[in-house]
Amino acid sequence: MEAVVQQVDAREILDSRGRPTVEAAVVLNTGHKGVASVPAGASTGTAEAMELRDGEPHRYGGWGCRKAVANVRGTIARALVGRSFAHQKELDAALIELDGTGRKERLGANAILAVSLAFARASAACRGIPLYEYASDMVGFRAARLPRPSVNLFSGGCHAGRQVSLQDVMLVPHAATIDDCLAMVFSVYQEAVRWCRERYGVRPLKADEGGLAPDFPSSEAMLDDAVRSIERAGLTPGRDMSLAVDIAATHFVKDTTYILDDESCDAEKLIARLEKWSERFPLVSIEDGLAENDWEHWPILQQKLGAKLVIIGDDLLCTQPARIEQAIRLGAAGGLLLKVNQIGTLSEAASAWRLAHDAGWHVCVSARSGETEDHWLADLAVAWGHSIKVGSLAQSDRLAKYNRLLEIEHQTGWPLWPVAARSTIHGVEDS
Ligand code: 2PG
Ligand code: MG
Repeated sequence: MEAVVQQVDAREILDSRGRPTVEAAVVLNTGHKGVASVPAGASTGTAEAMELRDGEPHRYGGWGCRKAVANVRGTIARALVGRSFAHQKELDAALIELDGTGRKERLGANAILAVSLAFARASAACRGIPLYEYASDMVGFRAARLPRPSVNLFSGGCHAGRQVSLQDVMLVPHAATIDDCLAMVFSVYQEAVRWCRERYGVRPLKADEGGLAPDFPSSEAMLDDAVRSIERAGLTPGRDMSLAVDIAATHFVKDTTYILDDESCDAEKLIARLEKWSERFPLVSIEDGLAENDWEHWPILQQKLGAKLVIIGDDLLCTQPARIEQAIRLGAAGGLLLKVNQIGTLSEAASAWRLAHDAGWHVCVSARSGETEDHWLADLAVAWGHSIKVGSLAQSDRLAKYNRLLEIEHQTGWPLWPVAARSTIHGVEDS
């Protein structure tokens, strides 16, 4: 007999930017309870599901979530309490139907996702399995590997007051365990702090995800500084530690002109610049190298660089199955940045994962720049990701996820995915 939903509740809590977000709780009649909170982006794609915000300028500058909370406690609770759901998909379908809009703007994707995740936690507890196993079961795939961390080192763009255009430079350690990866990243991060002090004469401030954000003279200087920090830590760039970048090009395009730092260029020139960077720097992936609607040029970027590194779509895909299908059809990317709150339910994100997996893509499960100390993301990344993007080794909203990964590693002893791994039929690829 399936468990019956006995109680659904929600409240406002604060995220890592001090803005309100939604935390929901679901209690089953077996007594099992799941609690989960949702993150929020800053550098968002236009195709993302809609967060419902109160828009009252005098309270949290309009970022309040009282309406979304009221929707969970009212409409959603009334619709769910007393019902049983055989699968996550059934619960999510009920939420989608209740909302009745394409982008979840009636009830709010933040309200809906909080309930979807809280139900998943309660159901996993009811079955006596960890959340990562529950998420694996949802897609019928168990790889028994851990996601390789992609850890934010330097930030620019929307995450750091736009001092340069390039949004994020991440470290991708080649070590064999999460434990060793994080220790390596720590030494590079500390060297980067020292190097920035020497070079820029300031203790670098931290951006939204804990990345260092000094006044880089250019985007390229961020990459130079990253390589320098790796070397100063006594590691070999490309052998011990590689780099990943989130160009976030959607956020510096005007019509068809990209304005990279102070330089205007068209898509071809930007692609040429990315090619040059891929030759000069140890890059293993490029995320959002072009803008979200530049469908014409993404296939060219993929053709030119896709064999050498992973071309990842974030704003381009927004974890939306229809956009992923289009990208597969056009050969526009080789990797999916999977963010559950871009689509709004766990089951829809699972459908996005399925498409990427079946296309032989890389899947990176990603946090948002506004996060909470909840760590469901780590479990999701273990189930679905070849890599995980969480931010820096800083701030408890980020560390909660790394600490959960360490816990899962301790419990399972599973090996990590190879650097820039891609899906295969069996889900395992030799390095
Ligand atoms: C991104 C994310 C995470 P945001 O662009 O990939 O770094 O940023 O959550 O602000 O969209
Ligand atoms: Mg991105």
